[in-house]
Amino acid sequence: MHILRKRPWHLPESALTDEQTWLDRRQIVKGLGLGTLLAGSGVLGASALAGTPDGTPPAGPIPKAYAYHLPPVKRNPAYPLDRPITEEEVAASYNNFYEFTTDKAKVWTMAASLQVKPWSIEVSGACQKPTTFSMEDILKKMPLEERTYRFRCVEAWSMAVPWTGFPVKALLQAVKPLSSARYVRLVTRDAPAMFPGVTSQKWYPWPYHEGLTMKEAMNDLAIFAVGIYGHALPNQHGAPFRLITPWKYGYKNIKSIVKIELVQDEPKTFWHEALPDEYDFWGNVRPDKPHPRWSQATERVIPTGERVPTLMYNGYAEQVAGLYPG
Ligand SMILES: Nc1nc2c(c(=O)[nH]1)N[C@H]1C(S)=C(S)[C@@H](COP(=O)(O)O)O[C@H]1N2
Ligand SMILES: [Mo]
Repeated sequence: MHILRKRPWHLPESALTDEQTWLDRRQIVKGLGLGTLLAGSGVLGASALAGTPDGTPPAGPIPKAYAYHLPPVKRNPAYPLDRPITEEEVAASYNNFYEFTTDKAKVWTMAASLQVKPWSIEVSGACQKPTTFSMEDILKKMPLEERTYRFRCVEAWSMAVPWTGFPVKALLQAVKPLSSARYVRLVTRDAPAMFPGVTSQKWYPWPYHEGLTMKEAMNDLAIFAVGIYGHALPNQHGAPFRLITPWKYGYKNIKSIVKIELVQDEPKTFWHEALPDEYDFWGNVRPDKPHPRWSQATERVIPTGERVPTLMYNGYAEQVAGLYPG
């Protein structure tokens, strides 16, 4: 019965509002490689015609084997939620991670191909002490805590998640930034052999890359997450190390980071490069600023489908207001 009942967000409309569909349409409009796409992987059919999966947890359990062990950490009470935490199995089976697939319900089933141990993160660029940290260094040296944050995807769905991590500024201060460092550039692992979606979607500007201003990176809210629900990140959530900026849309929250560079000029960012008319460098959650193809005034809570108003800066206006005067 549950299976047959159409959830409110399980509508053709939602299938037509994701980033992939639009990109596919652009390929059609521009006539870029359409024949190859159609004849090849069937990617158009899969992403443009299938409905968006609805966030119902799979019948069987999600595998729970994590490459890293986290020490027990305390929840920081300074970040209370105004809504229930999303069930772990729901969050773990409804993911955006295009290096695997655009099918949110399938990412977790494919994500085992990413090898996350050993793993290191190079922090370099405009700083006095460029350093490559192993994951073990990070877990030992960084001030880990748990924070519950709202999470808002640009596709107008949302969750609420307990992350284990530490302030971005703790890592940046460790390399002693120079005053010329005005932006932070972050890059996902570049390993097509581990990421089937990279090979099948060659039109994207891989590897996934993102950026923040130095001021944004130094804001208290910005964290690097190494865990979720009290354990290390599973691959589908961006193991072993990803960015969380809860006042920004999900696409800024880059996964499986291997490189962090302090730079002088605004870095290029993956979605802005792919679709500049639709995604800007900032990616701030703004209910007053519609996406060119849909409203951002409300969001669908996963998995209930309840529509709730989207809050300015995802409810974090007080903490980030100073970043955006006027
Ligand atoms: N490397 C990489 N990072 C990524 C993405 C991606 O496709 N590749 N998707 C982004 C988007 S659009 C969202 S909504 C979030 C989803 O995070 P989650 O699956 O942990 O909920 O990851 C972001 N980070
Ligand atoms: Mo997203």
